[in-house]
Amino acid sequence: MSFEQFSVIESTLREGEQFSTATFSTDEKLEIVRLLNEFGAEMIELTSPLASPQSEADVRAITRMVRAEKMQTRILTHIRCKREDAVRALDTGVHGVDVVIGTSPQLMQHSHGKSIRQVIDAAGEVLSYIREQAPDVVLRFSTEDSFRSRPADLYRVYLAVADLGLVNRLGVADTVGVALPSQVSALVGQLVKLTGLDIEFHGHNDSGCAIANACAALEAGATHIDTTILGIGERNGITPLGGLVARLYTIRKSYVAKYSLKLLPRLDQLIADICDIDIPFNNYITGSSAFIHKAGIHAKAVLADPESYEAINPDDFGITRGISIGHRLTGWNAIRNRANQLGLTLEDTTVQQVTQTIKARADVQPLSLPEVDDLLIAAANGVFE
Ligand code: HCA
Ligand code: CU
Repeated sequence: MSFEQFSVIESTLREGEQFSTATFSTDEKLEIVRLLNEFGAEMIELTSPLASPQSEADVRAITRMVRAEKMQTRILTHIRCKREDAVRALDTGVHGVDVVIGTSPQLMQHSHGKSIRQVIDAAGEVLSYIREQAPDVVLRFSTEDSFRSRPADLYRVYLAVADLGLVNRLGVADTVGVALPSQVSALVGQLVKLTGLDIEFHGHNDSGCAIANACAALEAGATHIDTTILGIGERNGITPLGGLVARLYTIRKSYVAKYSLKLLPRLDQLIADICDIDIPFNNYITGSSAFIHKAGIHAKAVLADPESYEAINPDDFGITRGISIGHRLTGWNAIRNRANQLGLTLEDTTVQQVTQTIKARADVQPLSLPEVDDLLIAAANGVFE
């Protein structure tokens, strides 16, 4: 298990840029890198310099800033398994290069048209070139669409690449979001056993398993997990940074103690603003309802001890919990708590009466907090009926 010593490869500026509404200006990219570095993201992956002239200039600008300001994070760029891509990537001065090539029948036919033999040859050529040119660069090789690849093809490719002794890391990619946690576990476990190399997992979320699959990868010995802020990426994206943090925090808080967790709301909001989307209401940790307690029974217990219905402490993320009280499911303990917050001293029987009034009125329409407050103030002034 590598929960204790995994690294995040934060790919908002690569996979995330492939999200439908994402386009990052140079300044926005620099701001995202700064904030991610402050958060503690160990590695940041950038769009290939071949994508466009501005993309190339941005890779250079970011790498320069990270080196000049002696930031902890490491900058990677992501390229196809082609020598010309490698030449351009190395020229930018990045710390690491992530090489990818498709191995599923679908991608072999429609993406690059190579056979498995040719894939292995191309990998050998490109990886050797990179290693000769840049002995210190952190080098990763990944198969694209690993989980729809024929297992025999997949292992042939990974073992041939591992035997070259050139890469630091092998990547596994659930490109179309179809893998089950058990499949991720089996593949990652095998690669750890067979190669002894660091293993990276990149999982899309088409069928809702991206976080569970990242967790399964770590349990099986993966060392690196790809994430993006809010999970943005191609189609409906990949493992979200905040979702991975929530998953690991609830296993053991110390697994994510290395990150500046209070920056998570700012990161999520920044990306939502740039991409012109809302943070989903049910988002992990930062969704508007993530820490709202509603039913009377819940509210009573949470007021006594938040842990009774909270696996995550919102304070750790600089977020305040909320208790919703103006509805028909409310309870008198929550209403009394509100009276106390307003500095009102009321008999229990009065609070219970106010609660019954709120429930009856809320059967027609939920009450806003000021409406609840008005009822409590009226009761305190003896004008409640
Ligand atoms: C892509 C595909 C990719 C690559 C992942 C990786 C995928 O957009 O190039 O290099 O690990 O999901 O397979 O994002
Ligand atoms: Cu992807």
